[in-house]
Amino acid sequence: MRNQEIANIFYEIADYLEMEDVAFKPYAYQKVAITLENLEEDVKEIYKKGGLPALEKIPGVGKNIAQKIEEFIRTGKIKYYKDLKKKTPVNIRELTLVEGIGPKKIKILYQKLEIRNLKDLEKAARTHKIAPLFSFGKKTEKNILEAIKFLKRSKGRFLLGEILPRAKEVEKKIKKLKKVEKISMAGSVRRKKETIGDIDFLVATKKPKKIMDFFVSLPGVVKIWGKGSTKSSVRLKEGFDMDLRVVPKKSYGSAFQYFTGSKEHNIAIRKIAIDKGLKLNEYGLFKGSKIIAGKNEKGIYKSLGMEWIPPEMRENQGEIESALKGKLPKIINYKDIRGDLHCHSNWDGGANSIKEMAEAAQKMGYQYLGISDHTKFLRIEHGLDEKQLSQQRKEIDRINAKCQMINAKFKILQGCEANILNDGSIDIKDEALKKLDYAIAGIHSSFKMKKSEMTERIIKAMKNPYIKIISHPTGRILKRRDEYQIDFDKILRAAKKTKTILEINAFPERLDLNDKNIRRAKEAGVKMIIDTDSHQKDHLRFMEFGIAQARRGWAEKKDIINTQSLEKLLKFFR
Ligand code: DGT
Ligand code: CA
Ligand code: CA
Repeated sequence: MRNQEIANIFYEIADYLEMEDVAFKPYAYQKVAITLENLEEDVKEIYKKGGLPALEKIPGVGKNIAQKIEEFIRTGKIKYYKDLKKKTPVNIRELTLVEGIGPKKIKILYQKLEIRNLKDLEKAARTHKIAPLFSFGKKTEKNILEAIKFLKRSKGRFLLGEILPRAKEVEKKIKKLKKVEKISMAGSVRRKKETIGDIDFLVATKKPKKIMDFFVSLPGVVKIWGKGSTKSSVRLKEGFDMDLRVVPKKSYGSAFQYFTGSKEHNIAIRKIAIDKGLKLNEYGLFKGSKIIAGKNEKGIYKSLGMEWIPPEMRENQGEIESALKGKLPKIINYKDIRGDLHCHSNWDGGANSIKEMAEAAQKMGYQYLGISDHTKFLRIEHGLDEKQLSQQRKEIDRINAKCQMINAKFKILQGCEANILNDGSIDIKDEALKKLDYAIAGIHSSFKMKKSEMTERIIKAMKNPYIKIISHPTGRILKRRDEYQIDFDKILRAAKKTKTILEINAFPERLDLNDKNIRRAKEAGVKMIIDTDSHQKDHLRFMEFGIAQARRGWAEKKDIINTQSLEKLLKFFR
């Protein structure tokens, strides 16, 4: 977990440098931060094995940054960072969470109003001290208050993308213990909700004490909320909690069902049991005092006269009624995806080359990978213009020719993620779009338009015959920014008519479309695609979160176009 700590410091350094208007450097720190937090091996281990030179082999790490990593490993501190922080002593992480507030604004707020943290900021906004500041204004002040409100609402919940890798790590460790007969994740992590309150584990064992001792002394535990023979609860240094419950093997299934939730699903299930004259709790399903199911979860659902319900669907949103009728949809499986069409390469500032991305995609077992770099309106993201796109085409053709000598079935496609400008036009000429295998368009600016205007803006983009996919259609960023105002029904009608595909963006902060919108799209007969929006090859693994979201939205294989073979996909685009 040292990697994440250093990454966090580098993110802050990047913000501080941006605050001081330093060119290029902030970007370099940010990129290294992203690399570090996705690195499998602990940097301390890398350093131990190979010293400074080994650190310098990490992508993006030059001598200067390598020395800072070394300093942190040795002393637990980075002086350069401390000095920056001394100069402007603000809680930069907290403040940059406020949508619309960047490092430069933070500096002004500190210098003029001595705002150091979120609390100061909220107070200043409430007492209208911000509006009069140059380059702020009344609208910004109002937006700040709204953004703070939004932050508060999501406080205390963590992204599935941050939690799941950690949960899997702990699960693996516990699984290795001798006396553990069974272990599973339960609760919202098993249901793969987009945000998680705490992680729940369930264990079957005859030696609870041993397991609990191990659990509360796991590395990273900073607080023990409770420790008993059936339940223990701890806080990790990342700020989230984990619960572990021990149950006897004969009740494992019923406990699994109970602690998976959701609570709303459980209440409805229990009512069905009662209506049948049965009693259901975490110990089993009972007829009088006789246990009739409990050992495994499937048995519980079966004894209640229904199909087993995938955990991602257990939100009491009609799944119980469907399961009772035996009419649950066959939702998409984690293995159904054949390729990823929203990925960025180093052509637009992503971390990896097209070739590296393609190799990673083949390792995922994919049949195709679409490179969809940003286009020219996004200058900060090094967006490509028409000419660069045509150069990139040549490069992709060249790599494809090479690749196919090794794996004849794999193909790199060329797309782009173009920008939908305020009037709904696309920032790349049709002649250039036409030469791509497909084009994605998304909104990356002017998020606060009026509902009718925003809806028309997107619909106009969908009417462009070369735009096949709309990326992250509602623009929400979890824990940060609400959806923009759109008439989603109208968007769906237009998508259906123009045969435009809506994206389920798998990036952990996005997960956009959300579950409700996925269900609406499916019911409207609109096709979707699950894409990772990878900015480096390690992001390709986010696919899992996108599939989870699709499952939570009841999407079936046929609803998702990148479950299709390359030939079918290309035919569809044509
Ligand atoms: P979270 O942690 O907020 O993301 O959501 P969950 O669903 O993991 O909730 P948690 O950790 O409080 O509890 C785990 C599961 O235990 C929950 O999904 C259902 C079950 N459960 C907890 N409390 C109750 C309750 O009062 N009634 C019922 N029926 N089930 C409960
Ligand atoms: Ca939980
Ligand atoms: Ca819990």
